[in-house]
Amino acid sequence: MPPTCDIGMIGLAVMGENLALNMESHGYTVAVFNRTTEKVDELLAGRGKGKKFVGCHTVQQLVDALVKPRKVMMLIKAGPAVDQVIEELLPLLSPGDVIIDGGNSYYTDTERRTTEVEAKGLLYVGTGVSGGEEGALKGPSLMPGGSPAAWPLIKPIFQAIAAQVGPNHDIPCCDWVGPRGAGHYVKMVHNGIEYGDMQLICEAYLMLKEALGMSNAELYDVFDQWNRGELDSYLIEITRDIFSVKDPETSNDLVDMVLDEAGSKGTGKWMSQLALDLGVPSTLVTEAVYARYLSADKEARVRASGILPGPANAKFTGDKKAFTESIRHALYASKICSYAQGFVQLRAAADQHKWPLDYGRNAQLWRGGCIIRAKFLDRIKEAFDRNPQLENLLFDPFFTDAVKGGQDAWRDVVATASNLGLPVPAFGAALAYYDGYRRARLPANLLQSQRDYFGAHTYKRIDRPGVFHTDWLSLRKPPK
Ligand code: NBP
Repeated sequence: MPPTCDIGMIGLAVMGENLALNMESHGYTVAVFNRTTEKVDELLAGRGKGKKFVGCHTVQQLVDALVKPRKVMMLIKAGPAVDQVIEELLPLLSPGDVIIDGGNSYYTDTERRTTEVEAKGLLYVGTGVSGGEEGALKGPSLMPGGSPAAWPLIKPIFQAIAAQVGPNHDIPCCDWVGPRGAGHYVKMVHNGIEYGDMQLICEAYLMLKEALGMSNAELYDVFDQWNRGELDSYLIEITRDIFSVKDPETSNDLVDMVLDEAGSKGTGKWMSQLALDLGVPSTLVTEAVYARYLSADKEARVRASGILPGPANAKFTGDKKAFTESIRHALYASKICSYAQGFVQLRAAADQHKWPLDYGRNAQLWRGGCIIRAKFLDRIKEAFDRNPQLENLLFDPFFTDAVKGGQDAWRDVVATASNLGLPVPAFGAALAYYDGYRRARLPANLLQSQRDYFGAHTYKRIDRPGVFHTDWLSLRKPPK
């Protein structure tokens, strides 16, 4: 049979199956393969029945079904499985064909795989895919990077299936990100920002619930209100919805029946680790990862709750309505710091790896389809349009004013949380970052003095260039 398929999909779990259905719904004929081949038959007999799919039981059949230059996309478990499938594909494909990895691969793997696949004359793409199951089916955010020559070949399919934003719903949340691992790095930062957003929302919830004593019905109304303003976003919307869901088994509010132990799959940790390697302070994602780890230590927390004292008063006694508004300000200002940190890290990584990233376009890729989709990203796009070299979002006049407008409230929330003994590590980290960033002089002069005192690590002076060491011991005031 002559080849008829526009693209091949390997891996028919949640993401692969839905993305294949999305492609088919946009007029493409898709060859599908899964290691456990029953999944192929299930798709063809079920959700894919009567649709333009060619079911394949071997990788060879899938390759044979594709029109040249062939495009093969993998949506399989990240890690060694991706290398195994690439090994299997390489001898079956021809120069100019494209292998695409849509999983959450670590970006250095994608850097390596791009080089290895290109060395065989083929093209490689590592693409971030965000939006979960629904996004994959109806329009995800796609962040492709890899061999630049692959982009014109995959662009029509990718931009057709991506989420569309803008007044006419015609701006795809998909564009070329950069060479080699750039796409997967941008996806990782997306996930790290998602960690920060979720933690900040949880801290707002803690304050509203514990300090103000709000019921879930009241929380629903607050998040509904917040979703109509500058915080308008997918995560605020689903948080609102969560407060309305009853447990089918007990009829209690389901959120109250959920165990408070958070899980994670590691992309937040990657971003945090890489921030440390780059020497940039991505404190929001780091605090968010630590907050998940602390939550997971449930048994110890339960014991500690009966032993370790906190403040006598854990309820706020002031104006409830005004403080709710302060919490909104704290959330918004902290979110701005979180995104500022994410883009600072992206810039540092781009400098290190020589990726020509377009930060405004990156913000637009996240505007729809993905978990952090929010109106707020339009403001970030505008900031980078005003100044493509923008060093930190906090320097953009819109964001400078936004933080200025809410900072008294933000400080009040962090101080109140501390006084009431309520943990808000991400609100606090964001404020500390803001206050650290806006200070012309920090106490690092003392730190450098300590380092030079005990380790002769040297220091620089404020009055002349050069590197200095002092014998602090011989010059100190003798102890009494
Ligand atoms: P999973 O990450 O759960 O992977 C399952 C798929 O990988 C199945 O098709 C499985 O085949 C296949 N697979 C495995 Br496991 N080992 C394989 C191997 N050695 N050779 C060939 N195939 C192999 O699927 P998913 O949740 O659909 O996610 C796919 C990718 O997309 C992952 O990298 C994930 O991190 C990423 N992602 C997921 C989401 C989400 O919301 N789930 C969102 C964004 C990105 P089998 O059926 O034979 O076991």
